[in-house]
Amino acid sequence: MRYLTAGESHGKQLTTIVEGVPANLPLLSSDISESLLRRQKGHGRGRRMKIEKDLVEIKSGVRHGYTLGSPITFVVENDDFKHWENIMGEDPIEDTQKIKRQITRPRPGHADLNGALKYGHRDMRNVLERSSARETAARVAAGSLAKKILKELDIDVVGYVKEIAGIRADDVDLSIQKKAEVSEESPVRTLDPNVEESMKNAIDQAKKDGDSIGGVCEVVVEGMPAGVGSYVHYDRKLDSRIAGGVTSINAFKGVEFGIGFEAARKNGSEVHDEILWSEERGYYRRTNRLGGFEGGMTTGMPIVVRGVMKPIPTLYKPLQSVDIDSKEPFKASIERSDSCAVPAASVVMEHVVAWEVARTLLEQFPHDQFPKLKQAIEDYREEIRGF
Ligand code: EPS
Repeated sequence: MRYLTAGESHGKQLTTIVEGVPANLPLLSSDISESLLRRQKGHGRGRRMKIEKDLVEIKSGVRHGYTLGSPITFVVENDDFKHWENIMGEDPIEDTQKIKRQITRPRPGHADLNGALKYGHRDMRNVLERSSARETAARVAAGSLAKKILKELDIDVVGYVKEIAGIRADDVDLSIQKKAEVSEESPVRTLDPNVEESMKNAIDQAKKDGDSIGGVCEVVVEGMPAGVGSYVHYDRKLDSRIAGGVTSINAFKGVEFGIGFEAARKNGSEVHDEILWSEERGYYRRTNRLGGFEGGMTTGMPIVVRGVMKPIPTLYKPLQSVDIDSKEPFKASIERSDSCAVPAASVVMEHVVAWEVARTLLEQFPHDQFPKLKQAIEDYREEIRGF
């Protein structure tokens, strides 16, 4: 299973084409739109999210509520395009018009300068339009399809916020279903009600200061059988696929599983998860410090992964930069932006992790028909329980 996305932030639409989805998976456009609307929420989002209402249209690959096995196309319209038709249109325009929204002062931390150097763009709008995190809507569309596959296989995935600007949520012992409910109700998508207010205040303060703040998101996957992924090749290790997926999200700078970087400061006896067996559960672990992975494969314990998001680089209080036309020092360009997108990013991360898990399952249990995939996973679960 693979996908491609296309679309500029203020262009006409975002498109996602997903290929390799088995036939006969029940799928409605509301399965996708629900995820997209979740991604739009969160304290700290800017004015753009008031303009957009991200609803998906399924353009191919689904008939009468079931997948066909052919490529599936999702389209999300950019409602903001009506304000940008001239500037973002495909037809040539007058130079005087072009100059109006031309960007020549790259923002430190954004793709502006490096992208301009790579493609030779003198107007860095040609870079920022595609490097914008608007593209994550298209990735959430693909991920919500993956979540649908996982749900049908009794595998749950949820993402929430662990930390914003150094304010840390405590671990909360809740079922995964409850985690999904509680984070959905929280304006900052956290499970710990004690930090909600201070996180909101930190976001408001950053906005007032013309600044931005980052944080940490956590994703949990429950219901995975052991042995999914691989130890035989570097590019089939599921934890490395997840790590790659997470760091491919705009502004994400690092990933850890389970106790993560803490492992460097502990002895082996305090890190590894002892193996137990019972009639009911089969093999399981006393602890889950390694976050559900050993040797690039699942252990059968929940996958627990965190990703760190840097503060958004678009600042109303811009940093020092250089104008690429005059080479004079200038403050970087000011673009409309969010002061904090960590709550929305936790939804993106949830979907990116779901995608890597689903595509790896499909690789390990290749079936063109969804009911056969479901049966194969059930048989495998049975087999490892009695191993
Ligand atoms: C973004 C800048 C803002 C965000 C955008 C990401 O967009 P605009 O420039 O239109 O105000 O709102 O995020 C989205 C549009 C979205 O759907 O998440 C950026 O520069 O990355």
